[in-house]
Amino acid sequence: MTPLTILRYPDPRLHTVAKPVATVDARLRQLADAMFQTMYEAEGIGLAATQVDVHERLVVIDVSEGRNQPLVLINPEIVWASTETRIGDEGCLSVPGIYDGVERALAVKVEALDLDGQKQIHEAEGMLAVCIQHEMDHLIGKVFVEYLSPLKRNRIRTRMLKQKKDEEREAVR
Ligand code: GNR
Ligand code: NI
Repeated sequence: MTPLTILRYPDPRLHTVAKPVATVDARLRQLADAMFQTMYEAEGIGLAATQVDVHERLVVIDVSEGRNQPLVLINPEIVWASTETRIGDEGCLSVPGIYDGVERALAVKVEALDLDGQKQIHEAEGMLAVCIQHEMDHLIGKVFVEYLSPLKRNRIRTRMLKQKKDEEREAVR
């Protein structure tokens, strides 16, 4: 299977606000499956539909060591977040090679549909809590670099544009 193409910052489509999933059907299960394959191939711990240019509220996550604990969140909503926060380094498949600190709630409770269309509540802390918050930001068009200073963000934008140019030059050689 050919993996889906992951949009890269500063692609403006990464700032699209996703719409709720209307029905959990075979099409959605197929999309989730393709997203898992893309995420595993890219060695990420999460992927939001926004990153593959599908603007619906769907994310896939697997923070397990064995890469064998897939989690699908459809129409996720955070129903509780701890007031206690932590700053941790984050990366993003849409901003390859960049890692920087972002402040997040230490723990969250998220309500979401699963692939059977059943409402589930997940209590998360640690890496899973970070990942859920990172993925849900993608669904509202937000990339983690937007938490960084304008100076850092501009440096990242310039580096990403140069990287893309270099790749395009390499491709025609
Ligand atoms: O693979 C990923 N690693 C990661 C590390 C720290 C905080 C968040 C993440 S999510 C990221 C995959 C991704 O870009 N998801 O949108
Ligand atoms: Ni990301």
